[in-house]
Amino acid sequence: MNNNISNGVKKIVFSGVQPSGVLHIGNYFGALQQWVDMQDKYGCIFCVVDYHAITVKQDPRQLNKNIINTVRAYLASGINPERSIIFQQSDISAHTELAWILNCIARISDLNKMTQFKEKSGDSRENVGVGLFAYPVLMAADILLYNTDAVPVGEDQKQHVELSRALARRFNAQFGHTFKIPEAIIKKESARIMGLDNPAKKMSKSAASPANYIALTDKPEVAAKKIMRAVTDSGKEIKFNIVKRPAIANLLNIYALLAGKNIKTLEREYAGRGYGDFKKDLGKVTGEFLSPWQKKYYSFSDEEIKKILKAGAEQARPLAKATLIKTKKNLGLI
Ligand code: AQP
Repeated sequence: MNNNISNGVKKIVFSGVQPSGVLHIGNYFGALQQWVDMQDKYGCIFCVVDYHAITVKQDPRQLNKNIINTVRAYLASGINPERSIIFQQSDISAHTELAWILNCIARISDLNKMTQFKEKSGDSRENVGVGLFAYPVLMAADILLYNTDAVPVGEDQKQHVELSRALARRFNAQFGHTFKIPEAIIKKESARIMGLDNPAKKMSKSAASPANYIALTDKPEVAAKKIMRAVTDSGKEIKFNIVKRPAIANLLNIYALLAGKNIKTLEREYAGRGYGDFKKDLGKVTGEFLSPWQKKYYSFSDEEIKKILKAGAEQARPLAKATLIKTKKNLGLI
């Protein structure tokens, strides 16, 4: 074992990203950056949640590439396979087995409350797949299998972690102590990066238009163009007001995260200057972040990544199995 996960010395962190498209800066600041920082303090398990990705339509060939590229993005961001377990969800069948068990204690009313389902299903609620509806239960299984203490996520996933906690408590109350109750860890400033084309909705991999997001693999000049075209609010001032001026607030937030500056400092720097200057500089700062990141990203071969996934699954499987056996015993299945 390449860290202290199995001996219980360190607290356990579990998180994942869906290979549902190209990762964007929202995924980076909302999740990946936090993960990297947690590798010292915690025993970390990072999953590529491919079963989650198929809750909406995916092209099989592209999905396969996305799985590898998601790991590539983990590595480029600084996730170290010598210190953290990295694996593919569908490699470990305990995830879907535990999801089934949890489906039997989850209530339709629990899932009806999930905002992400409402947003993703839109007007066609009766016609989307059952998997999209049940997705948060699978996510609970992912988390609970590893005796997870902490789940670093963006704000959009908070409700799903809450559900994991509720299901763990419900199961423990009915069948005796089985699951640890996990906590969500959400970093305030990076919690919710909004879409460049619509600051009312979060930046999203599966957005209809690539103008919505800055992909981590966008060439710097492409990213700069997207920023120049990002929607802006009426008025000229570069001031942070999330309610009245959500578009510039979002760009200021992105700038602050990329440049490691605080928003007040940026407001002072851009006092009396217009959107044009601000966006041009933000494009530059974005390029300065993307270039070295992409250099690392393209340095990993597919073969190397497949090996990492195989080794990761070998380490994660016994941990998942132990929890599944305990769960089945407490249920009376064994
Ligand atoms: N816009 C965002 N701002 C901050 N954090 C974000 N995350 C996602 N979008 C933002 C965080 O990234 C992690 C991985 O997300 P996911 O792949 O599990 O799915 P998601 O939350 O549904 O993210 P996307 O990018 O919008 O994917 P699609 O479009 O496929 O649904 C999570 O920790 C998430 O909070």
